[in-house]
Amino acid sequence: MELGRFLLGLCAFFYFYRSVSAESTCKLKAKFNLSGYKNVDKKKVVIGGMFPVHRRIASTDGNTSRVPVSSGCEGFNFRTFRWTQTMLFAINEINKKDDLLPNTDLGYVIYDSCFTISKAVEGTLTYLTGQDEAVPNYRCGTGAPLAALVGAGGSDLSIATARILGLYHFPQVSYCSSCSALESKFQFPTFLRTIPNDKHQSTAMAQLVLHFGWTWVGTIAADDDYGKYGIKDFKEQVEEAGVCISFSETLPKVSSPQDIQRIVDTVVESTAKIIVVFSSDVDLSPLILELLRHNVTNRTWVASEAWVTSALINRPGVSSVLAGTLGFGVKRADIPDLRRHLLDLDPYSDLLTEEFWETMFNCTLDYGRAQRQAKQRAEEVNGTLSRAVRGAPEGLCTGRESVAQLTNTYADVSQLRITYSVYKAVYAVAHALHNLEHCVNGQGPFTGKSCADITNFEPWQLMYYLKNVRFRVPNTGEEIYFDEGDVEGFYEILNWQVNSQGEVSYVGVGHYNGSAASGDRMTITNDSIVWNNEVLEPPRSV
Ligand code: TCR
Repeated sequence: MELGRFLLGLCAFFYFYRSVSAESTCKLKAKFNLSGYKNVDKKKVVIGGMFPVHRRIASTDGNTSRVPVSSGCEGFNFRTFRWTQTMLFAINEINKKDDLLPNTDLGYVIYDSCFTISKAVEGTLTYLTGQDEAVPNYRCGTGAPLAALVGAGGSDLSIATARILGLYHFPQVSYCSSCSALESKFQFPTFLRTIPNDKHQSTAMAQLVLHFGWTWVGTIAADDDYGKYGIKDFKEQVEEAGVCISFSETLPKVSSPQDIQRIVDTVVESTAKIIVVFSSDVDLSPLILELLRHNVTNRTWVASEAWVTSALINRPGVSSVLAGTLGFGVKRADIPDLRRHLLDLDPYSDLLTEEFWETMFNCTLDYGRAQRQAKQRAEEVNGTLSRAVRGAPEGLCTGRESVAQLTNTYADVSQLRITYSVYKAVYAVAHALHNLEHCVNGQGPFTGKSCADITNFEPWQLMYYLKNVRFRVPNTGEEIYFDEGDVEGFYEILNWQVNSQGEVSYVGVGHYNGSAASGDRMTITNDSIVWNNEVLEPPRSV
């Protein structure tokens, strides 16, 4: 109980379901956002979302003589907060549509996995129970049914949550867990994803290395399932083709200056000029900073999808180390109106958004909150609007700061890749629910040709519809369906080129489609690649 309450009060968790809350019998001590739009006659379903909004959990003091409390989280990530907002955006968009789930409103519960397995497990148990005690019992009274869980972030987190959810036949749709281990239907029977399986990416990387005739490469992998499986599959394929691995390093999960220094020394001492890195941006970032400090240039980096367009890696000045990088990006899309939604954020919506605001503007919201309350009181008393909020004193924010004015990865909609994958995951769940709702009795897929009831369905019944879903994504027209839980293995090949302002931009130089016939999988235009030091010739591997 204590654990859950602490969690609710702190950053790790924010719950805000519109309108369902009142009639739900689940014990939910949470912030409800009842403002707005809902049609009370509509049926309600809750979708869960899990995002690594913080980068790590705060370390505990290890004192075992006190009641333990759930750890807090630290290191706010603006990019993943954008993913969270995209889920809310998609749900709003679906709720406004007349042709998708016209009789049902989607609500949401969102958890912060803090990039940590234990938090992801905690969030999953809380979601299933609908209570702040982590006891799995997903049928909580007569409340709105829970649909799938969209998440959880990194593959190691999803592997943990998928094992629990699988036990309850509860569907999970991941937007970013790409590890090949998750393809096992035996181990993860209810896991689906809108990001390609990394087996395609590892093959694509191997093909790229062979395409340029490189025979001597170094590898660096994150110390998680993503890094380990990704690099293992890559190595197996290149080694079979006669390529030698000069070094294989593992990035520490918990930042360790000694480990980083050791990797820098390895990179510097090795004669290998081609380095393949399978890691998320968060884990790779300390190494890149150190390489920059040591001015390690003249290497060609091959990037996995998780860092290829990351603003955390692509910081000012980094081009001396990383210009010429070749990497793989998942499908990019423009999502009309998403930017408006991102900018229209109400700082007081929930605890996570407050923290976002305070971190973004480096101020505290107490002043704005006090002003807002004063204004509300004044309105209640005399029914008129009080004076507009004035500028806040130093260090305090008004809550009316302009998100648009700061250049920050949060509102940057130029590289919507995982963001687009989140959008697709939410739509997949909505389409499955729509099909479930529009089942015709007597022609249904279940025993005796029966249908499921949208107000009270079983998780395995939704799983049936998710597995068989087929739809086109709004605006992009991309067709989505799951083949054994996976989508098509399509990547864009991106090259880091320095533009006239000295910034790195990502230029498409080809693509790879692992689901196409072998022979037509990779297209790459050698002439459009600019290598490091602005050379046009591909580098040699030694
Ligand atoms: N799959 C990785 C995690 C990950 C990621 C990202 C993290 C991917 N793309 C972008 C941060 C930003 C791809 C995994 O663990 O499966």
